[in-house]
Amino acid sequence: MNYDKIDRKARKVMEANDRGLYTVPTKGLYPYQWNWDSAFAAWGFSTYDPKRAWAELETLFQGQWDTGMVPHIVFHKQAFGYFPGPDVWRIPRVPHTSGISQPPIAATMARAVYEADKRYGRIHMELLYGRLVSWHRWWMQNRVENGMVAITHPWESGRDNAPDWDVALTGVDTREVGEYQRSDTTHIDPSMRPTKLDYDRYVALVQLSQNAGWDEARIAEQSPFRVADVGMTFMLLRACRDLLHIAAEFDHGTDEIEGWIGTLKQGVKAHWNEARGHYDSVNLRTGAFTDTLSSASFLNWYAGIRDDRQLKHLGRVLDEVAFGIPSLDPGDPRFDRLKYWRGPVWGMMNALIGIGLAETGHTVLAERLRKDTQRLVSEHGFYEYFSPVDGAPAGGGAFTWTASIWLTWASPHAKGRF
Ligand code: 9WN
Repeated sequence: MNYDKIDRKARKVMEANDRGLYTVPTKGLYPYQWNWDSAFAAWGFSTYDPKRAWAELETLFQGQWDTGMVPHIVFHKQAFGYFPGPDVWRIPRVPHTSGISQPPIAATMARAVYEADKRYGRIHMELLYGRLVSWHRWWMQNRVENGMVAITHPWESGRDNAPDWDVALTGVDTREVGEYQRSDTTHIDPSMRPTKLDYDRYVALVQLSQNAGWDEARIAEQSPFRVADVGMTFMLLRACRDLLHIAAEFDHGTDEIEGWIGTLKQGVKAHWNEARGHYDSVNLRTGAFTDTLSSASFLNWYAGIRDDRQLKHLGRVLDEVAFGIPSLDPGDPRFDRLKYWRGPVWGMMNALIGIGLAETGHTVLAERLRKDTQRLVSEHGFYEYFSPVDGAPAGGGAFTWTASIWLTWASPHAKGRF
């Protein structure tokens, strides 16, 4: 295998998706700036262009609200072919944005970008730091319940149609949704995308928050959908640890961030589903676990939680597939090898989980994930996701985050850690 050539191709993908100061996840399907995609992109750029890496993060934070919330999409300029666009969200701000957030991995990626070139990055980190803190504070003040991070919309999780949300979504009233035209199913085989009912519920939840004036307290009071996402809790915990590291290096106070870490560590305990013996999301409206073993359940090592009770599940899941880690346990009856977040392998999830495993000494497992990802990408290209059963590529092609994790982690020439 000519890995030099694949490294060059990865950069080409980044360049093709580069819109100057931000990247799109992939041409056509996702024509705007997405929150956690951009954090991954910044990490990818840090391997060869620190200046461009910082620009990616800074452009993302142009969309930050006065509340501290960093939206899941920033609509820098009008594009077509994506639903729901700025005309649906109707947020009276410039740049236009969506009204919900996404996994807060930016602090982790900003630290990685900074550490790749401290001399260049110092001033950028100094200026971004306060923005990162206010975003984290927004999560802690508005979304943390019993130490766990709540999402108000499935899109916030970054795992749109994951089975974790199925039961909570049944409470969403779709009668006022009306007609709308989806675009995703014109780009991708509809059988691999969320269903019409899923989309009706996604739209209904946008309408509900709109009617609540995007006021977090009112949304919390009125929405039937409020789920503590195990992936979010792990990712915010990790990001707080990275923020703490930055705070210490830049001589900022650390008490507030240490408090957040303590709270989230308590939340991790509340995510432990004793009956099933793994980490799980929790439906906050009923207090019930969602009984879902997803790839997000394996982010505990990434969050610095050395809980080896999870290892037996990881071993079993990896034994059942040709390419790990599937987004859903293949033993789950809801498993579907090509349906978005209900089965496929995602390279960026592998990178986070793999780095967590390596950091906590599980090097054999970490290497398995890295090798699996290496094979998927080198045999098929920079796809959005792949079948864990036979490696079949699916979703959008030439995907930014798949190229980024290739350059930073999966390529044999990559550093393989933050
Ligand atoms: C909704 C861009 C985004 C990712 C998400 C992924 C998908 C959007 C969609 O694409 O979600 O945000 O329309 O399907 O689930 O993780 O950030 O790549």
